[in-house]
Amino acid sequence: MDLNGKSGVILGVANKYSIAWAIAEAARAAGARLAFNYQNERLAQSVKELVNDGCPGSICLPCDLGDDDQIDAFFAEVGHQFGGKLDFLVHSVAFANREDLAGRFVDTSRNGFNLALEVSAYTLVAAARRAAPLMEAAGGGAIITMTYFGAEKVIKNYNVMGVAKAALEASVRYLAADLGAQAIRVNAISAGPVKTLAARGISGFSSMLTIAAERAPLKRNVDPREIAQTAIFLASDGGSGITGETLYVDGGYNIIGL
Ligand code: 0WE
Repeated sequence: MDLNGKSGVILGVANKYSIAWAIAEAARAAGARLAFNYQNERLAQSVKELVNDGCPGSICLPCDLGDDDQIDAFFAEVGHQFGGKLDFLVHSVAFANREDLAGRFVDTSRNGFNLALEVSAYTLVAAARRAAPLMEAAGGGAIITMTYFGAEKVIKNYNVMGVAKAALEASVRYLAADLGAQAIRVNAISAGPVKTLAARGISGFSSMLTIAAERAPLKRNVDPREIAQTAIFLASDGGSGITGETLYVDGGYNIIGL
């Protein structure tokens, strides 16, 4: 589990509770050189402070993943800073309108559906396409994204995000098939529920954590550091035979039927 001499991009740090941030800290501890994005000037200050504090020496650049020109500019600059090479990419990005994460899925608007799928699934494709030439130059690479069990089974209120995560997981397989010939591996981590900014304010989230811990074989919730260690494994040479997969880091929750 060593990333010495490797360089990576981490997309989706919002604050210190972000899963992306836990992965960044573990990647840095494993010896990686890192580049981060922030979505806009409103978030620039807080992300830069976090990075300068916890991951000094890293690159921090603007990139709204909803804007192709910004994604182009981001990866051009990352390529420039990392000598034309990139070893891994972590994608930890999702968004749905709050009104689409409550009530009935059948009421999802066209705009809400499109937004959730664009931000939560298409951005992986957009980032992978720009990362691929840099990874090919490095002799291969690893792309890791974050998903959730709501992609495959119905979770109350997850609604359009479940459909977006299903699209994300399928995208992982199609990207893995496309990019495998360049020794680029693409995998998803399906994490159990974690208290992040995205999860806070979701009504009933605390009781979801309790129920998940009760039903999981390990009888507890997962720690973001456990998710991060799995991401490091996938990014490291230890994961060299794994691509197109969804790996569960959920204390075993997903294996239980009743
Ligand atoms: O994927 C997620 C979070 C996704 C998410 C959360 C929000 C809340 C704030 C995407 N967009 C938004 N938009 C907002 O305005 N998780 C796996 C955490 C999560 O979110 C849920 C969950 C779980 C678990 C939403 C409903 C039900 C369960």
